Amino acid sequence: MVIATVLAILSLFSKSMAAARERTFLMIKPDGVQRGLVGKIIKRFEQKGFKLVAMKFMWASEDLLKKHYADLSARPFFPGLVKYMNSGPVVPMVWEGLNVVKTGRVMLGATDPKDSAPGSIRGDLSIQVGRNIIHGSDSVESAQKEIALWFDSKEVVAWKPDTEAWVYED
Ligand code: IDP
Ligand code: MG
Repeated sequence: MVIATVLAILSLFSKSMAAARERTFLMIKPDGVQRGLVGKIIKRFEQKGFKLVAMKFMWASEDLLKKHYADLSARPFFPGLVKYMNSGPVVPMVWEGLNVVKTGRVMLGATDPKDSAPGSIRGDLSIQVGRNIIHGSDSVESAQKEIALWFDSKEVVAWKPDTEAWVYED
């Protein structure tokens, strides 16, 4: 009985710790960079309490962008999407935290800014779907694929912010 209780507590503990290590891939698109919104966007995720674990500034190749958006390759807007994403530098990032994939999508807002809620990043800072300033993974599985596509494992930094005990209750 005592052992079962201890095991149950331990498993709850490891589940919450595992969930807190969920990762998502976010990328500020060329319009976000050109419009000087990099700091403002990063600040929202920092202030929320999520943890930045990887980031770079780069001009992505067409080849990489085609791989990143491979699922959309049959869509009529695909060539324009690749051209847009290749039109200037981007800021790919990995963020970590409890439910960060789903919460990250909520913070981004709907794909088309005309439907994005006010208060969301796209809702507040963009107007058209073809210039919606930021990408965010839509599932834990796609996050894992996208992180592996954009970052070497060594570029993703494991660290524990001193504020963690003030962000999570357990
Ligand atoms: P998401 O970025 O919210 O996940 P997806 O459907 O995966 O949305 O589309 C990827 C990106 O393709 C969008 O963020 C947007 O930049 C672009 N896109 C999607 N639909 C359209 C469209 O109808 N016209 C132009 N660009 C589009
Ligand atoms: Mg998507």
